[in-house]
Amino acid sequence: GHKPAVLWFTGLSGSGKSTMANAVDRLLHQLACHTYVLDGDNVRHGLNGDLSFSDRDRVENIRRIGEVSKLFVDAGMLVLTAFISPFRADRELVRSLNQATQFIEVFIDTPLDVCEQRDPKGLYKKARNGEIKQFTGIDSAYEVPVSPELRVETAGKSIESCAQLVVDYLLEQGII
Ligand code: GGZ
Repeated sequence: GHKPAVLWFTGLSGSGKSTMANAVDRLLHQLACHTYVLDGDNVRHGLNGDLSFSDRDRVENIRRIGEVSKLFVDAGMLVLTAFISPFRADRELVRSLNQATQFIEVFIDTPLDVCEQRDPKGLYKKARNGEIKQFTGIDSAYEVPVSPELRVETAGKSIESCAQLVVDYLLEQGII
């Protein structure tokens, strides 16, 4: 068994949030945990399909994801979210929405230059060319977490070893 909890991954585009959330999810499945991953693929296209990347819409994006996380927690699940969530105030808001449960902020600390070299979707290139406006890290802010429960540096490390760090933390905390 496990306790319900929110694992809130935050970091730049290309930092490895979704990859990490999915790798942790696989490990948790092996440990018989009931989990669900919320990320851009299943939220930005559906529930939040009406939202852009303006500051205002990012605030609303994160608020809704915080509320959805709460519903999953009510259902007893361990929920993993993978969104840039660039603003500190919004991360604090979702933490307070979920204050009755374990809320673990996981900062995927990958430097901008590494994310930009990875550029898996060519979005940084487009942002540098001016084809995409308000791109996080280029011309839209990312406020670095001050005291996240976990900070994971991915540069030069395997996904599996980084995912295991998160699972180890959950074990230490008695969540799983
Ligand atoms: C940042 C953008 C933008 C802009 C499109 N800025 O690497 P990806 O592609 O797959 O992940 C990014 C994703 C960010 O969506 P989030 O919902 O996580 O953002 S936030 O928490 O700030 O609301 C990127 C893509 O969408 N993308 N335009 N302008 N990322």
